[in-house]
Amino acid sequence: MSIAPAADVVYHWIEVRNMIHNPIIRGFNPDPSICFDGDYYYITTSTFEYFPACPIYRSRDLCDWEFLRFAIDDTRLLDLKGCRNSSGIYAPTIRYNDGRYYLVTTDKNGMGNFIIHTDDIAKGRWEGPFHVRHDGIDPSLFFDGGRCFYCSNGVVDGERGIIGAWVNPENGRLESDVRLLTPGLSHHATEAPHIYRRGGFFYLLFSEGGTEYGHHCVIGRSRNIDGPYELCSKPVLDHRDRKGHAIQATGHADMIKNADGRWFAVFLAIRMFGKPLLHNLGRETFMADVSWNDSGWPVIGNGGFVELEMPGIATDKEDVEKKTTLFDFSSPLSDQNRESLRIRRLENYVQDIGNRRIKLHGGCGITEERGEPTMLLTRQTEFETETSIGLETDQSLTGIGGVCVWYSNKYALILEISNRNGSVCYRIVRCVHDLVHKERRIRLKSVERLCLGIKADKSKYSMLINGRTVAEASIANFCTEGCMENSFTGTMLGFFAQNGDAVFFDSESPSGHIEKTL
Ligand code: 6LW
Repeated sequence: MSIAPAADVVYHWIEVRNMIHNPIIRGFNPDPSICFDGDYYYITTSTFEYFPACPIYRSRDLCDWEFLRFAIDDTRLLDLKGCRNSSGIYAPTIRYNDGRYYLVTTDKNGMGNFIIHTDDIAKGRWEGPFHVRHDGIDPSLFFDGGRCFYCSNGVVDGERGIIGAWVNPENGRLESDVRLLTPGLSHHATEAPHIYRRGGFFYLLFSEGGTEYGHHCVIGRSRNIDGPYELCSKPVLDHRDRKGHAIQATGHADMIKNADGRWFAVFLAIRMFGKPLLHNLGRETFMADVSWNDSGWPVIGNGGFVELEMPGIATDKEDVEKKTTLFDFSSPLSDQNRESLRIRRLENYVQDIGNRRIKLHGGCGITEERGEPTMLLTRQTEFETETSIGLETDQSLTGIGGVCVWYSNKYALILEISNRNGSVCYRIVRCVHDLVHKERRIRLKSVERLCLGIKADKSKYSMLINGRTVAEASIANFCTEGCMENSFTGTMLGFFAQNGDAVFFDSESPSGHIEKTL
């Protein structure tokens, strides 16, 4: 008997265990930043008009990531009142130094740049906000021998590029003149800087080209932290010439040295589908390994190219989950990676974990411009997915309850349920650009509980009531390529109440049994 098949099996096993499965954090999770405290790696991402802000994901091995908590879950730290779509929190950087975790970010809605910190990332209170009085987006921190250097994009003496200065990270005060570190290679959207030290050099990694299809990463190095930086002539991460590849718009990277001394980069990219360059999931977090060439420059992935499956780090990862959980009825809302818009008033979310129910008290309509609706949203993480939630339609439904596919109040598909004097109706509302189309109300046979479902594939979203499709909408409405405004987020799936109460329950649990009639 030949030993070849056994060798093949072993080879295959090694291959599978050493693959990175991209994106590593799926769904709308742009501008990733990463740090390591010796036990865990932590990643945080941008959240814009959503609150709580800056989810923190953690991993022991860089493969299996879990949601830990939000860094900003208190209006003491951030007030997003009146925030425009895709304004608010831009590009946080997370760093660990000497027992303390720091997060620096920009509030485009008003506060500008600020730092927060905590000594207990799992449960502790974040202190701050400590303002950094300098304009520019994408702030970052670099700790070096007891001091801390701040950089961001910005302008110094009329020159635009990456700027930097020493900072006191405990109070945000800049402690030296702000200098231009580099104007960049292309001088177009030079942003997302992060500094690292390797050998005798400081390395300055940044992005150019803007966050869409021209996005790519450039690196420079210098013996002095404040420059001048010699730029590597070739981008270190760049998919601009890979037309038709599933991964596009690679950029906004951060790097980390792992416990074994190997380097990895996390970065944002979009998963595109179809010829018309469409993507609806938003910018997601990807990872690739980093090698250093003989000239001392880092190389991300295969010479700046990355793949959905690529060699990298040991993993046993299972197939991706096709089912989306709109809400985890068995754990408190505060422990869940669920977003609301602008401000979450906790008194409007009354949870009964024992009975696997949540009562939402809704005020304004969810499509109100810059509103603060009562809604809970979760990121759509796969192109094809389905989900459902139960809704009581008895007298507990004093307002409108429903489910939605949500990009913003300009791009949404909404299924509303109401009970007016015992008459239970559904209505479909569609938002496309500035148009809001409210279809006529349709009466349902009187049932006390409904199962509201959402399905997605690569061409359309479907809304279902008790398993029957009641509406469909084209995916194109949820692709940023079709949006006529800044659109930095991604599609979310969720449920809501407006103008009164709505009680939702776990349609998956045995007690959540639904009559199958309409
Ligand atoms: C972010 C900038 C960018 O601040 O888009 O992709 C902006 N990069 O670096 C918003 O995510």
